[in-house]
Amino acid sequence: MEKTWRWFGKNDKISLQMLRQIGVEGIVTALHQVKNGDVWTYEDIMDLKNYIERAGLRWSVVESLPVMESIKYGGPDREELIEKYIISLENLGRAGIKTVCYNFMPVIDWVRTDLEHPWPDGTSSLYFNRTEFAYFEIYILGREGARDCYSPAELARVDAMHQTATDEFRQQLVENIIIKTQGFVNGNISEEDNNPVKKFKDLLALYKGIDRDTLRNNMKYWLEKIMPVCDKWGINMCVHPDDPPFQLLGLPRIVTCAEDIRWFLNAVPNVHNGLTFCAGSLSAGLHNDVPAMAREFVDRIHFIHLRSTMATPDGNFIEALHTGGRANVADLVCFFENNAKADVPMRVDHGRMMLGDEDKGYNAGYSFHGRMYALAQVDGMMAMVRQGHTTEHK
Ligand code: DNO
Repeated sequence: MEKTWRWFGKNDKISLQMLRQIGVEGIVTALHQVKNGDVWTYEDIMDLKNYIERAGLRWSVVESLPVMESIKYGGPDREELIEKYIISLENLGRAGIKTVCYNFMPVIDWVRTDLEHPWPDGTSSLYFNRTEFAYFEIYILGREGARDCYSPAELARVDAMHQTATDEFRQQLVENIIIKTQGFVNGNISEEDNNPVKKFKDLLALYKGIDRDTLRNNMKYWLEKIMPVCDKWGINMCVHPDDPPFQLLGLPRIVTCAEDIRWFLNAVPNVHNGLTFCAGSLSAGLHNDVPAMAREFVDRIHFIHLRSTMATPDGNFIEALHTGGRANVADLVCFFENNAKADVPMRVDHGRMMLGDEDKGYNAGYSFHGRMYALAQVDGMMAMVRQGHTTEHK
């Protein structure tokens, strides 16, 4: 595996020089300044690529080239947007950047209710609490049909929460779910929006009447349109699994389990239609056996995110250390080192906040010390495998 790092561009507080010191080989980034849906020009791509190369690194992966909502729900401007997407891919291909991560999640790119959930040792991590999420959609969004998604016992907990909920608590949930997690990855929402709840509700409304089958068909349609440019340049498209990997907000979600992944891989059976193997996202669904999925899909995995979660039957999950939780990162490293393409890009995903990360204003999940610590753990696992200290999985 190639050791990569998600870097947010020239304004990232974590510089490329810092990354070289900790053994990073490749960069995962995007043209964050370009508005979603606009074409990525060859000049802009080359400018960033050269900047990265001048620091002695390479631009290994685009994360993400966002797929506009209208392509997902099949809006009237989808042809035009697909055309623009193809031009961006053409420009990336010309520039020699051949791994592109995207997602096909309606409206919301990833979900957590708490971005600083404390551990007893003084660190903190990202957390998803199902009751708080239910509170958000029932009492803050007032989403029609939301109550039907929960059991009577869950609704009783949500209603009890409502008795004591303060404005501050409500505001914090809006910040965490809509603004902070989405703000830096998802062009739908920006930190400047003055009525994020209304904006969010308007976005949800776009999916009225769109079920899983329609979304699947739209994904297939889109993939078929972009495969020729991917074939031309050897570009691997890697869809990111839904995070978390279950249905939410009454939206259709179609990359949640082995059966879903099998579906889209078979629907467009081209090696350039592949998967970002996000071990952490998949591990948050108790239905997913993450090591088994790595084995099943390895031929179509073109990008790997390593992290892990601890999930409970009541639907909560918390991000674990990279040495713990249910993803089994050690097993994955062993398996991928022996069975994936030698240079498949891998980045450690989300780290804890620790040792002063708290005051730096890093994007949620993307701390420096926490991720460096995780990378060191994974690096150690890779060294063990490369030294031949594991006999299984060969
Ligand atoms: C969150 C990330 C996602 C991911 C996108 C890919 O931390 O894993 O935002 O980058 O879903 O399109």
